[in-house]
Amino acid sequence: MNGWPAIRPGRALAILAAAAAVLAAACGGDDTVSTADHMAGGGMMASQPAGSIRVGLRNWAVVPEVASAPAGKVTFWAVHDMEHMHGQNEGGAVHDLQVMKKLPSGEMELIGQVQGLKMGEAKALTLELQPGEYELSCNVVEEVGGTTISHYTKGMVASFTVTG
Ligand SMILES: [Cu+2]
Repeated sequence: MNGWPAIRPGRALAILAAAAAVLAAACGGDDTVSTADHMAGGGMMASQPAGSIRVGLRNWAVVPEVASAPAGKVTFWAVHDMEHMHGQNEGGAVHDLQVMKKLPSGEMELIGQVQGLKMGEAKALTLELQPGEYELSCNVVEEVGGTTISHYTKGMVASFTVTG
């Protein structure tokens, strides 16, 4: 237990990730989708694909830049926004984006998802969407300080309409 450095590895990594995100944003000339995918997987902020719909994920909201899209191929650009770094133990270190379609029965069907986005990370999700009512949500459930937190219940859900 003695002799460990004062800076915890987790905190140092978070600072590095934040710095990397700033650098990536500053030089956003890289426009190939394949590169963007690799970078997103590696934990860096990549460029938003042209024509995609930005969906901000934060404590505790899902914020799509538009509330509807025409049926067909739709690309969501899921971004874990860094607007809650002040929070120490509130949870929300990682968010998901689930795209759920409302069925006639009232049940929700999972159409596609991006999981495990850390602060500052972003990833594209391209889906073939039929007309209907959808929900964009984060279904992460985690335990923080002995309390179970459901991101969905906390407010991480937004309505989305696909027009015919
Ligand atoms: Cu979440």
